[in-house]
Amino acid sequence: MARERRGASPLELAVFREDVVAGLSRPQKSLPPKYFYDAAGSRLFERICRLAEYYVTRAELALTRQHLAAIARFAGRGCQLIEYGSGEGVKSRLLIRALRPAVYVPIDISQDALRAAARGLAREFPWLRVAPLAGDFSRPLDIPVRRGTPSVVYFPGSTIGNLTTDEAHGFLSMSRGVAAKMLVGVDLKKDPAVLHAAYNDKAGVTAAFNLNLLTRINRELGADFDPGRFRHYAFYNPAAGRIEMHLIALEKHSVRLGRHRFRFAAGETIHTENSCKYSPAEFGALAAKAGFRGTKTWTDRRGLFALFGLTA
Ligand code: AVJ
Repeated sequence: MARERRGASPLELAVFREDVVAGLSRPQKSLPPKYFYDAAGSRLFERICRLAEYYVTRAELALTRQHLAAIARFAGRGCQLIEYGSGEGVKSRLLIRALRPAVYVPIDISQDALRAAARGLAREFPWLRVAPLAGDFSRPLDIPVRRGTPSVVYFPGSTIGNLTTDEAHGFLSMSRGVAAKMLVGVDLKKDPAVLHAAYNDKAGVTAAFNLNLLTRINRELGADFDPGRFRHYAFYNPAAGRIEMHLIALEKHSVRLGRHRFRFAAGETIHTENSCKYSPAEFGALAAKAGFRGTKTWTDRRGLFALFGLTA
């Protein structure tokens, strides 16, 4: 996940402002989840990953350890490994050690996170060629693929769950043009009570993570949100197969951002995140629709999380 160690550039701020104004102007107000990850948000997310209720990170790490040899066989040694994420995580390093890629291409929205990760990886893997790329998965990428070296796209962490099923389909189709193989980490459907607890932790870290988005908008864009007038609200929507996170306005009021004024009714929400959950069959069908033939599935022992190996 992106960690911003420096302030945003004027261009990044202009895009952020446009996204916020557009989202808050919709009938169902919304904000893009990629903006959760400023420095404070990234620290809160790291705390989420260690929460007893948030099984996601531990389950993915466990399955990666458990099936590392098979995953490496699937990807093939000496490939060009393209990861959406800065590559700072334990999982990335496990994979790099097992795959010995010819080139490793981490893709992250934060230049600073990329620079820091590249330095760390160079120290740990002196033999590794790192070719970082600034960007995010919402736009098609121009990846300098080396001809003759098979490419594998690694998209861990269930970040794909932030996309709607239609968007996920678009992303998978687009990636199929870049790499013949993909490794995609996906959170699986399970008891809604388990899902609910993972996004409503007792210590309130997820609530703080959600509310921090308002604090970031105040600091970087000069808005006057009062986070005390909003409450974290996360629930599993079974029909849509996803956790939805919202911020509920506790009373009628309005918020200023420059010349804009956004009115909130009591009980109105800002939709801040979708976290889609799939059954193995559903994700397999989605991959097939996006033009992938083979689907390998690796899961942790408790069946909480899956890594899918897709072949174009
Ligand atoms: C990083 C998108 C996978 O959806 O579980 C954690 C983000 N949001 N708790 C997720 C998140 C609230 C996380 N992803």
